[in-house]
Amino acid sequence: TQGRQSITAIVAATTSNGIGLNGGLPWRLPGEMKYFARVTTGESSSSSSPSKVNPDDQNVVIMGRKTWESIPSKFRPLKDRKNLVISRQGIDVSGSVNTSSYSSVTSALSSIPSSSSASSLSRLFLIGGSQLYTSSLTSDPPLVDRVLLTRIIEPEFQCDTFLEDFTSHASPQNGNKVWRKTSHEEMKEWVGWDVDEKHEEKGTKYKFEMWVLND
Ligand code: FOL
Repeated sequence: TQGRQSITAIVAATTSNGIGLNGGLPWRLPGEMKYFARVTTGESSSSSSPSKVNPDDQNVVIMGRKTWESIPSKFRPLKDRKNLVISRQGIDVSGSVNTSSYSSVTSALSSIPSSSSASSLSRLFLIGGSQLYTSSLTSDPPLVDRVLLTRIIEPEFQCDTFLEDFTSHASPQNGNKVWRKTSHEEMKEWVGWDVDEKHEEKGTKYKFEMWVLND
């Protein structure tokens, strides 16, 4: 069943592909975080009320155990989204509503009904961290076929955790497929609202990109 569900990875990375520091994010960019929350929740209008109140229609966020632990407790589980946490040991999420734990991404995927009409409205997002980005981008076949990449252009933040350089390697497991950066128009269409490409927050410059794995 896992072949039918496409997963979109969402990540913010520096030009050196740095994504993390000391178990957390290297930066505090509230506007960028708002974009993350809006895209993964799947709100399509500009209204502040969540558009997907029916739990069956909610988007899914898949994350590794360390990423789960890195989310501030007041924002955890990420609201209005089904939270799936991957941990080989299994972790105790019994105190968290709308949250389940699985031992692998593929076992998490098999828990998601892929044929019901309700779930076809919902999107799956891989939200990190580096171990899951790497395994999902390099698996055969790749589990991720779309990446929403926020490129942090400047300054260069100190990082100790990095994103797999998926854009440059034409790995054999991808077969004939290659990663292509879409136009901003194509990105806006997929996201569903009018997002600006370039941003500056507190002196930090970044841009929103979308990459797709194509034949
Ligand atoms: N992708 C992008 N583009 N930016 C990120 O910061 C990011 N972060 C993660 C994964 N992909 C990303 C993982 N880290 C929260 C905190 C850390 C985190 C992911 C999410 C978090 O607290 N999210 C709240 C936002 C609350 C707010 O508005 O500040 C949420 O509801 O999504």
